[in-house]
Amino acid sequence: EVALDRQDEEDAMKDFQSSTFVPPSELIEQEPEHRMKAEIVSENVDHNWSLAYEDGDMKVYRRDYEEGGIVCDFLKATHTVTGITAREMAHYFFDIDVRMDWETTLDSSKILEQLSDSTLIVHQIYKRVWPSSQRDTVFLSHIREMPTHDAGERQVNEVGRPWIVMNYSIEHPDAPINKFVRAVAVVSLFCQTLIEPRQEGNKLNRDHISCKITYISNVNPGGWAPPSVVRAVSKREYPKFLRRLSSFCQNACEDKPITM
Ligand code: H13
Repeated sequence: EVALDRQDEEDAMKDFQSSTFVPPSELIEQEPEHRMKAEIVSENVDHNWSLAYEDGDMKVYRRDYEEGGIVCDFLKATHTVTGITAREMAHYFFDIDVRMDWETTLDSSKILEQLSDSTLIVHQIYKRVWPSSQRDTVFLSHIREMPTHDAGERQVNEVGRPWIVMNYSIEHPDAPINKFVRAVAVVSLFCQTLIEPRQEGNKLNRDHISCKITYISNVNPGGWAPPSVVRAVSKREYPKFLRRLSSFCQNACEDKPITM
């Protein structure tokens, strides 16, 4: 930090008082309706992104990106899942004990090291996707409730703090690269709880809650694979993954008390 002397401080104060700039914290949370709204707020996705898939609340965007001829497209998806909270969604995405119940792309998923309750090192082996070689990944997986100051823009009807799971590739001596092509990725699942306003005295139940998810991923498949195959596989697999994880969570939570 640079200390201001008295004169600088007075000048800065005058500038501030005469300026029409409104600090972000005093801006309203949601942009009101107007004819240019779509131009300025479209899920933080600009013209570099294209909508790859849409179905109801689910939107999957991608941005083309190649590294040395290898497709490493950026992916961003948003979805709203009814009946569950952010904490529940993040928990089931993180929990390796239920992974095989919703992941369809895997042969196996195993913990190499548990560093804490919220941080794991995981080794996963994927099913072979014809005509490319079989892949594996080793990644650090971390779950946490976001600190308020990092929580970002709040949604309409959002309650509590967001939860996030981050998966990112690392190396580990217990899983050297040998049999498979090592894919590397940075993935995160950001979850926010929304609660519908309800009449006073009405007890909160699962019909009032939903979880808004924002999923981002950047996967480098690790060795050359035909771009058309990689893009076709991701176009099919991401929506499938979002649907399966969502219904898995809804079923798992159905008869359980709500965990905020
Ligand atoms: O995020 C998904 N799954 C996570 C839990 O299994 C693991 C994932 C991860 C991937 C890679 C490295 C580290 C973590 O977070 C869902 C993944 C959805 C489907 C992916 C389809 C990818 C297509 C690429 C084609 C390559 C040949």
